[in-house]
Amino acid sequence: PFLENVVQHEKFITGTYDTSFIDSSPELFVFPVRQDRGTKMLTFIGETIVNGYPGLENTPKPTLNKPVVPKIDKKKPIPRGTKQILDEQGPEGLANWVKDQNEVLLTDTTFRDAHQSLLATRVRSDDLKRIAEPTSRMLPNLFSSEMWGGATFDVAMRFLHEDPWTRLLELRERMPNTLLQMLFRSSNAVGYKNYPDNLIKEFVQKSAYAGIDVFRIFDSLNWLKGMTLTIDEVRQTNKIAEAAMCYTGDILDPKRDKYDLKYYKNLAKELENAGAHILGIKDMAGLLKPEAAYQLVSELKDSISIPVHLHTHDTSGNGIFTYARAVEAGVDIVDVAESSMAGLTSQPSADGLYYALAGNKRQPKIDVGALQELSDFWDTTREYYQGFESGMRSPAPEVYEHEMPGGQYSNLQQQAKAVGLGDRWREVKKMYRRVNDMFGDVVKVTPSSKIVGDMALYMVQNDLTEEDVYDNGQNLDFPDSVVEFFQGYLGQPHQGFPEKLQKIILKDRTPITNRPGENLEPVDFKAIEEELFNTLDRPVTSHDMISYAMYPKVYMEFEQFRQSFSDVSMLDTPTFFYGLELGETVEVEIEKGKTLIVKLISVSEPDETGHRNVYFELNGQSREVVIKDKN
Ligand code: 3PY
Ligand code: ZN
Repeated sequence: PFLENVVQHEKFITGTYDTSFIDSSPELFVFPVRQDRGTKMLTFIGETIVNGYPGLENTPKPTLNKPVVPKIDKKKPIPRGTKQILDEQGPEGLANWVKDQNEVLLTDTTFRDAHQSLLATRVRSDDLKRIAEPTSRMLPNLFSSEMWGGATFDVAMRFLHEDPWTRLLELRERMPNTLLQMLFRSSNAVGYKNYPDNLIKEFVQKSAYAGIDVFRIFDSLNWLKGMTLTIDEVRQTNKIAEAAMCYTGDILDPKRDKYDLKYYKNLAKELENAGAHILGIKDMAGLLKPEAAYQLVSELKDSISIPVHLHTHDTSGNGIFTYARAVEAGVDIVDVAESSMAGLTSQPSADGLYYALAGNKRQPKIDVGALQELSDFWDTTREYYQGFESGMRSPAPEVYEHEMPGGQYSNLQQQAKAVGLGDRWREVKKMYRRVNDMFGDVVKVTPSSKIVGDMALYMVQNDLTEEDVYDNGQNLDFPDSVVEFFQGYLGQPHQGFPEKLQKIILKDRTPITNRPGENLEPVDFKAIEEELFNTLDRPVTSHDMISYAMYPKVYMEFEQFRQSFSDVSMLDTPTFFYGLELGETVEVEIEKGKTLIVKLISVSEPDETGHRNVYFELNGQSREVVIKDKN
């Protein structure tokens, strides 16, 4: 099939490509015997049965309940929602509509930040797809559903072996009335470093085209220069540019005057002037105390004319109180999650807020019965992901001390465990705050938060104190990410870098002070297209090219995986994570109308080379795959 694709390709026929490599590289045309999809899928299931899913290797398949998808009448027309308002009236029209609403509007983060913060971003498209249409029919009053961006892009390919673009397209199809929202790290897109300008623009264009309506754009240092290009590009797509300022510090503490009310007011004005349709307040760690929320929102409502959209995390347990005060101050939209996916490091609960605002004239207009049914679906589905729970059981007001973002907490904890610091987690948290102060009190959100985390781990691991760094830093080999940060490769922090520490960390390197994107060579999409075309057994799409440009290694591994094991996103989640039990049968719909029925018959003992034979029935026929036992 590959050869047919090549010789029939228009560019081959018209000679757009230099094909002389074909004569000089005959080995390119030696293909392994291709296996059919059924065998590939059985090989993946066999791997999972024998060796386990990474991270869940020694976890036996739990007894799982089947989530109940609420019944909907698909013959009824889908109710109108905010998506129709955007399509009919454009982004300014939508922003005006938002301001005209009396009640507070809701963004549902269940499909993105909630599981990024509670379940290490592991929720699979299969589960999202099951509940997407019921959600859009049952909650037509939502302002938006946040369902893409942040860590979902990377995790989808790296750990779930699925294509993030397919997720977007499939949810778009199922949620035609809801604004779909993504978290966009501006010049870092959905990655951890600055990317060339043309890649950022291409990403925005293609994701708008694929279905994103609201781009929440932030810069990990609140650096305006890192945001304007993205805001401009989103405006060109006629979608909504929600420019967000990351809330850090404490406006109620007169000693933390680096980020005071005036700082946020100025930044908000600048973002409005830069063309934002909506202002986001991104309280990624949940540091915005109730009274601070009241003061901040009141000040913003007085000084800017675009709607204000507030995002927080409930880590401290004070989230609903913060929202209630923000609602009093006139906030237009707040971020909530369905209750079984809410609380702790996730967003406050949607139903919780509804009840908390009983008797308040700004109580959200939302069907709590519907919310409850949808939440029941997630309550059961969440059991599939129990191996990825962070272990946090109760509110953690200590977040006001360490200031770690909700999405980072469980991640850094895992990183600490991986380098043998699991039992020194308390120290790591304390060090995280100390590093923040050493760095001059910085905004901590992906990717700047990762740098603070890397430095904290480095110091704890090497038993270094702050004094050691200042006195002996010349002889220390700091983590690459920290060096690059001080070189200015993520941009410039408010009030600049602390000079003394910068000299110690950079040694003889010179930092940059301009926008990093200006120094980067544009991505050569033509070359990427050619390279991928020569490697993949199928036509290359713009989505492939963007994924590759952003994550070359992760993307190629994802592609190789798919070549070996087929598209495993079609498996249900229990089978994907745990394989099958003896005698268990699953149905896998590999395309419309084509279903594989897979039954596990037996698994042999390992032979002398450590291989096991796994016997299945596939659509009633005996099949066998041989799997190397890695234990
Ligand atoms: C992300 O960038 O992924 C975040 O959620 C930051 O809060
Ligand atoms: Zn968040």
